[in-house]
Amino acid sequence: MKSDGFTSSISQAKLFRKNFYFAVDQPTVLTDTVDGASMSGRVSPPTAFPVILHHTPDPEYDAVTPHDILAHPARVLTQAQRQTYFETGCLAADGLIPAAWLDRLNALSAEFLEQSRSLSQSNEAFDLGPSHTADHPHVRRLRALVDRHPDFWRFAAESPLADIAADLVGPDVKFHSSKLNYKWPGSGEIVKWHQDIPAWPHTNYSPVTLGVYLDDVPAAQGPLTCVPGSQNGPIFVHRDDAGAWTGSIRDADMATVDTAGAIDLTGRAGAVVAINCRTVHASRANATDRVRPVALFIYSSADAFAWMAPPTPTSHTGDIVRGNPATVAHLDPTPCPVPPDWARQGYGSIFTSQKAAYSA
Ligand SMILES: O=C(O)CCC(=O)C(=O)O
Repeated sequence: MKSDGFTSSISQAKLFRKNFYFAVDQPTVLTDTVDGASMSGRVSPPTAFPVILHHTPDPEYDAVTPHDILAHPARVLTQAQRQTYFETGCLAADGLIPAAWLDRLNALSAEFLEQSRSLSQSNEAFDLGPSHTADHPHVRRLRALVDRHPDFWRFAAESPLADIAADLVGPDVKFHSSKLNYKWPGSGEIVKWHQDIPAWPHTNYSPVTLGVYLDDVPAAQGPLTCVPGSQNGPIFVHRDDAGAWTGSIRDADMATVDTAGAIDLTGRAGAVVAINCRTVHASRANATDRVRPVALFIYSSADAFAWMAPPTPTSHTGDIVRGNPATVAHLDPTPCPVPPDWARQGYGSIFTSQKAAYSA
């Protein structure tokens, strides 16, 4: 039966609620009618053009669930660490980055901080804080890190970091974006409570941010801080009452979140922290006399597709770093608020969105 537009949209809504999989590049032969009540498993989208409907679940496409991810052998993390990530939405693990990689990342970081001395304003590579001078560099963020130097990309694609991503999103891993955030002593800068996914929504919630601490990050140095379990809670609007993007969760919404149980993701140099894209997190001011550099890399399962332009695209966004590309998109039915159209309006950084928040 050929479906008309009305039937299609109703059926698509039913299918979306049931968290079915939409085949995106299937042959164009019609074999059945659309009947949301009787179908299970992976299906092609009911559209105005002919499609094949699959009626049997196909385990090949189930890898995005925690249960199936955990069934794949662990590569770098322990099984207990993976379970902690899925239970709490976050993880801090010491000693995972080989010393040679850590030294290289630190050397590159030092080179870029040196380069920043010649700048008086932010550009596509550097997000500069208000007190930046040649004598006292105040780089808040090195943007699109994998495009700053080939070794940053080699690290994202070839180091154990991508295996850690596979431990958390499944064997087929897609790279999304990267940055190097600094937090300077005396700057008082904080990052307010937020979730990552509202800025770059995907068809499912597999995306994970992996942070690599380039130096020791004790509690006093403004580590990433997460609300455990919040990855299973609401996805909040990150806008003010007038609808403007703020990059942070409103106070009224935060009043519903149990921040008393928040966990500091502290770690030694070379530690990796993992934060699910729905986990509510923040970071306090750096109260030490040493800068806190954390390199952040975002990955997802290959079957997660961004449905809006990414705020911080890189030349490698969408590259598969482990396993194979997806032929079927996994659609999670949980709705996600729509961010601004970054392709049209551009994006600065979380610091500019949050208006460079300072602690009192
Ligand atoms: O650098 C930090 O402290 C927090 C960074 C963060 O949460 C983000 O960039 O989304």
